[in-house]
Amino acid sequence: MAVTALLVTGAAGGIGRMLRGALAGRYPLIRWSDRAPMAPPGVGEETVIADLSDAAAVEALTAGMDAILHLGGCSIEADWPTIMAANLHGVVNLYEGARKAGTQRVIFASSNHAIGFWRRSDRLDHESPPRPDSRYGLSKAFGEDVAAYYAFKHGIRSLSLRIGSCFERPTNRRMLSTWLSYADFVRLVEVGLTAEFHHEIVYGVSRNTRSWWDNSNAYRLGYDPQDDAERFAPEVEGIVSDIPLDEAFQGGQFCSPEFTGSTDWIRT
Ligand code: NAI
Ligand code: 15L
Repeated sequence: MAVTALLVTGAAGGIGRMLRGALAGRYPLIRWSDRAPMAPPGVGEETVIADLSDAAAVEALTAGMDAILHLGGCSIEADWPTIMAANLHGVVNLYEGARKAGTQRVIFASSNHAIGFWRRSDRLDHESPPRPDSRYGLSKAFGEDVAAYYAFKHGIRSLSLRIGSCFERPTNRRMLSTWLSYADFVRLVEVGLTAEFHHEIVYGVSRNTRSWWDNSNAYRLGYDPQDDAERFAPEVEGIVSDIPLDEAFQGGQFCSPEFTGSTDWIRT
């Protein structure tokens, strides 16, 4: 079924603002939402200010939407109250609203920080279990499970994107492995809004020569990334963290802050 009414949360954020231009006119109605101010709506658009932690507001937000791209929430490490409000309550409110609205499909912006404590020498795929590197990463692992619950219990088609680093360009060596170009992000969203699946996890990453992830599950669904971070290697190759823990693990600089664990397992 073609998407006629799409809700995008997190519309005032970096990815949301980029998408606003890229998706303009592609669907009959796009409802852009954030708790922060957004540019005024154009033709075929609505903008709605809502806090994801407010269940009633999110229920109103999701009403009438047949597809949702859930980008909203805290996108970096933060204290528990912040993470719980935006990412735990937020994702539950979002899916609960989707269930009540009869929404057909939800794309959830998960993160590589859900799997951040896997080593860079590990090659992961869509079946690799979480190893969160932060409260933020843990909230994304929770979000992936919420997506699975609503898919299997309530029939909402759910695609979790374990996004690497989605920025205009890579800015350090790590991102030569994790970069997702804006154009490839748009390609992946298109797959999420059209492909046949029930519940899947895929990696939000370009076709990087140095990728740590086997993204064949995304390719199976039709994702065909066109970018490779390698062309930026001469500029960013030398930009690394001076903390060995960060350089050993996929989550990079989310790994070392507040780290009080044993490093014994790291060598095994
Ligand atoms: P961002 O931080 O620029 O945008 C997030 C937006 O969510 C902001 O506009 C913010 O106002 C909104 N927000 C935060 N708390 C909210 C709340 N309680 N209620 C309503 N809105 C709230 O993040 P960005 O880079 O655009 O990322 C979008 C999504 O993708 C996020 O969920 C992030 O965790 C995820 N992601 C992004 C990556 C990247 O490299 N940009 C990598 C991995 C995941
Ligand atoms: C994320 O999940 C963050 O939202 C983003 O700001 C970057 O830190 C990204 O991961 C990354 O790992 O590069």
